[in-house]
Amino acid sequence: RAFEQELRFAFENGEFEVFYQPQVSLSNSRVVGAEALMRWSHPQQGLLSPASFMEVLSQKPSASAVGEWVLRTACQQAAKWQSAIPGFRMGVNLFEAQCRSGRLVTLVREVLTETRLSPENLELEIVENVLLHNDAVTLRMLQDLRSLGVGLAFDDYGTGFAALSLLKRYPVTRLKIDRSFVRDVNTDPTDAAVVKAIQYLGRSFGMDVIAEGVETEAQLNFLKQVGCNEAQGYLFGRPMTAAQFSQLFVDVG
Ligand code: G
Ligand code: G
Ligand code: MN
Ligand code: NA
Repeated sequence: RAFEQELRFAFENGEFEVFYQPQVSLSNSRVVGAEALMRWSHPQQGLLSPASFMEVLSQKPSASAVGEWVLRTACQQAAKWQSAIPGFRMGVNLFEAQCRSGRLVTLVREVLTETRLSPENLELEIVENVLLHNDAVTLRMLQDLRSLGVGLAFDDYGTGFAALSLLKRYPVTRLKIDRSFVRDVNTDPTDAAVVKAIQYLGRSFGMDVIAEGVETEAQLNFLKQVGCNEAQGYLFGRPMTAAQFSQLFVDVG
């Protein structure tokens, strides 16, 4: 209760920030996009990852307001970067509450209009919990989002239970291989097999695949070998401020 209020105050007080982590094409090593990742710049504790407050926040009505703010902020930023890097794509994580609110499609349409971001340059990241509901309302919402032209990424892919049948039903355009499978991909044959299987699955369904949590050249080489198109991870860049991202990846020359 107290923590919930602290979170709401922090948000209203402008203590939340959006960081950006580069996403890289494996065919030409170019930065092709970014994932927007929220941070709480806590006055005493410094920069906090949402991992430390996501559970509390995601249960609360304010999750929708925070999610809306992240979406708008990230789209404003992406609209600038898309003029410097044609086709630059922005990935934005959705809270479950946003997906259930019944106004997500309207919100996304409004934000695209307002920021003039090309719909194909926005990718919404959805976790399995949302897709698991497997109801007509969820299906319709995802179809409506696709009709706007935005991409739909299945986040943390492979960690859940019903991942396969969900793919058949929903208009997902990208799989994000969870970083837990990437970590030991060079030493654990099981993880290697999972990564290959997800890659194969993505290709069979006509979806793009991005690997998360890439930290080493050896992991990168494995991913290239199996034909993965894109990667994201500390090897290419940590989540950083928009200013840092611009300086490193956009304002080059
Ligand atoms: O950035 P980091 O790896 O610390 O993020 C921890 C978790 O919080 C990840 O699962 C990430 O998807 C999630 N997360 C980060 N930013 C956002 C956000 O803006 N909205 C939602 N819904 N989740 C986020
Ligand atoms: O669940 P989601 O994929 O949205 O979470 C992204 C999270 O992964 C962020 O919190 C981000 O900080 C973290 N992350 C991104 N790249 C790496 C990496 O190379 N290694 C590790 N351990 N974490 C990473
Ligand atoms: Mn994500
Ligand atoms: Na993930």
